[in-house]
Amino acid sequence: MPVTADPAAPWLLERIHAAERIALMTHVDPDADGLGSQLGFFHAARAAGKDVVIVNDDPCPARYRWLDPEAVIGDFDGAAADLEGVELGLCFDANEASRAGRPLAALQQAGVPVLLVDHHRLRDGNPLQGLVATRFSSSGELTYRLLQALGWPVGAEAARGLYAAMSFDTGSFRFLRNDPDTLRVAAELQATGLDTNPIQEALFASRPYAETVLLGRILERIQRSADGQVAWAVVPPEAIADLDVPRDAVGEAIPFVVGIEGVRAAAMFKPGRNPGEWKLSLRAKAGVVVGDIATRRGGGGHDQAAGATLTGDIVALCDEILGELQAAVERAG
Ligand SMILES: [Mn+2]
Repeated sequence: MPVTADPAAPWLLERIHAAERIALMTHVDPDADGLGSQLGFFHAARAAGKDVVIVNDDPCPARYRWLDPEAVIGDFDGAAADLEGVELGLCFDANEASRAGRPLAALQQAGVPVLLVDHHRLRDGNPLQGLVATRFSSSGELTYRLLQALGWPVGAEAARGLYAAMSFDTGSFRFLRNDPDTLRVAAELQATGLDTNPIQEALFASRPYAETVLLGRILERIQRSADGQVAWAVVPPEAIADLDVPRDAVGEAIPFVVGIEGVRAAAMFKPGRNPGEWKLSLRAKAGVVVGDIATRRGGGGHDQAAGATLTGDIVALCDEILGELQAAVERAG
C-alpha cells in the first residue's frame, strides 16, 4: 500500500476528504514541529468542517503551551476517549508507529487506518502508509502543502502552528537546504496576518534560567578529537539531577557543539527515558552524513541531524560512535 512523497496524491486527498472524524497525533517527547504541524492541520480542518481531535501520547510540554491557547491538544492519559468514533488517524513528524506510542496503537487495535505525515526518512520494511517527503524542511512545511492540496484555507490560527514548526526545524530559518520554497511558504504564512515576533521570542529567546545553567555545564563538558573535526559531550544524569529542567532541555546544547569552528560532526549523549539508557544526538555540517549512524542503531532522522536510543557502557558507546563520526568526516573528504 502506498507511501507517497506528493502532498497532492489523489488517493491521499480522497482518504482525508472521506473521513468525517480525524485524530491527529505526533511523536512522544513532542517538539514544535510535530505540535505545530498538528495544530496547523487541526485549525484548518476544523474551519473546513471536519470533526478533528488531537490525542498525543504525551501531554503538551509546558514550554510549548503558548502554541495552543485554546488547549485543544489532548494526551492519551486524559483524552483517550476522544479516539472513539475516529475514522482516520494522521501522525505528524513521526516515521514509525512506535514513535507515536499509545494513541496510534489504540487506533490500530480498533482497525482504524493511520497515515504518516512526515519528512524523516522511512525505515526499510515500514508497514505504515502516508505522506513521507524528506525534501521538506519540516513537517510544518509539508503540512502546509497538504492543506493547500486539500483545498482548505490556512488562516492566521493555523499559520501560527505551521510557522512555529518551520522556524523550529530550520533553526529560525538558518537550515534551508537551498530550497527557495521554504521561505516562500513562510512568507505565505506571514501574509495571513500572523505576528511572528512572539513565535521567535517563544522559540529562541525564552530559555528558563535553570536551562541556561544546564547549558553552561554541558558547554564545559565538550571535548574534541585530536584533529578538531569531531566534538562531543556526555551529559550524565548527575549533571541534571539538581536542576528543575525537562529532559529535552539537554538537546538545546547540540548546536553549540557542532557550531565550533572546524568541527564537522558532533555527538551528544544524554540520559534516556529509562535508567541505563542513553539518548544519542548527532549533528553534522553540510556534506558530512551522520544519519546512518543513528539508523543502524534503530534511530532515525536526517543526514545532518539524527538520534537514537542506546544502552550499554557509556565509555564503550562513546568510543564506538566517535570512531564512526571520524569515518563519516573522512568519507566526506
Ligand atoms: Mn521535524
